[in-house]
Amino acid sequence: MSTVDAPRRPRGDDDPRRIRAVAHVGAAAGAAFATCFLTGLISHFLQHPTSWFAWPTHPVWLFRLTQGLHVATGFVAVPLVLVKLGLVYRRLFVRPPLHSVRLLVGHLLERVSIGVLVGACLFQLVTGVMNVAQWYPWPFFFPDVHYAVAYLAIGALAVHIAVKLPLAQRYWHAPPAPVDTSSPLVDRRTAVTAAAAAAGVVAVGIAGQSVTPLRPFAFLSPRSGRGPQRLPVNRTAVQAGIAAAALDPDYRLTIAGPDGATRAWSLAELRDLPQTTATLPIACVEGWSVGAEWTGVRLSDLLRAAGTTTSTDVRVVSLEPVGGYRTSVLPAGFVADDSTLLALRLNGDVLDLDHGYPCRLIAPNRPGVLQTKWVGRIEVLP
Ligand SMILES: Nc1nc2c(c(=O)[nH]1)N[C@H]1C(S)=C(S)[C@@H](COP(=O)(O)O)O[C@H]1N2
Ligand SMILES: [Mo]
Repeated sequence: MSTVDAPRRPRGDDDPRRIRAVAHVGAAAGAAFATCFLTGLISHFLQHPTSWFAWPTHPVWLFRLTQGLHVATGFVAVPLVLVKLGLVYRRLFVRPPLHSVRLLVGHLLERVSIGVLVGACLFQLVTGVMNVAQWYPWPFFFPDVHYAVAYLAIGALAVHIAVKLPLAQRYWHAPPAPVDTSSPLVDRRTAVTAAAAAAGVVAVGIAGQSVTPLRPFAFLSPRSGRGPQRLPVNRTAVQAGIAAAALDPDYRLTIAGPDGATRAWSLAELRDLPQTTATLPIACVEGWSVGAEWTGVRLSDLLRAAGTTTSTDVRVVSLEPVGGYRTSVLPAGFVADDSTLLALRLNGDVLDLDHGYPCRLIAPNRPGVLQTKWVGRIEVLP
């Protein structure tokens, strides 16, 4: 009798095995998203500095680690989210309870919040993976939108966890309840195993772009170690349109003091200055990273030779005429660091044109996008 009024559900929907599987896969996806969000914030505030965010120059590999984790957890979240959606999608077809306005409204609100959650998470994962492939078939600037939607995704995730936590907790450690054996369920353990296996394969396939011993297995990474002087190239000299300027024998590196006074060095003069060697990684925001040995002039030595201060920020300007990455601001703490170089050599040879010949910035613990290549001018900021 009473069953007539109850909202109809697909069979097996309340199977505790299903709920436990959803809770486990969901927890793994949640952990991946949390790591991805926090490491993403680090990358954002390094590229958009604010006064309260202080980032050290050491250990030199810290950004390599956080950004490697950012991209790896994003990739790993893809199979986890897909398996989780596979476990729950039938809930979408549960009919709203029409006999109570309160339940109906609650049901619709839940649908809307799930829609935002799924939409935002899938958007982040899909566009993030496309960014790693440097494929931009959209009109917006990826980092801005990626940053904004991150808050939407993490906010919707927090609401979702708050709403579902009581249910997940109830089933998390519960002994398997008697199961409706008439239900046509695939073993839910299979789904959890599949999620774990797929996440493991993806983790190895992407982690190889930042963990050198795993490099041969980095089948998901488009740029993992190939390139001149054993370092991938993000943007070549030809793409940047600087080949002629970089090879010009009249090349000069100019330092402009805060008062506007300038001093310039030819390449031969730079080579005659004391040379320093530092082992520092390039860690691209797209996740790939490689350690390399750089030799060149210490930035702080050069600023002293120019008779200017080493205790303020400097702007590093490329010969590149246009392009989003032609300049970067180096905070004072990095200017003063002994391993911050204007590199002339890479892994024992003269810097390749594609790696920034005649001279490029290399500083410790910084996103690759801020390691300006083909440097022509350094402005000491007041
Ligand atoms: N002038 C200039 N410098 C640049 C770039 C650029 O496009 N123009 N790309 C940056 C990015 S995104 C990265 S990851 C590193 C890569 O350095 P590499 O190409 O020598 O490996 O250079 C950085 N320096
Ligand atoms: Mo990069």
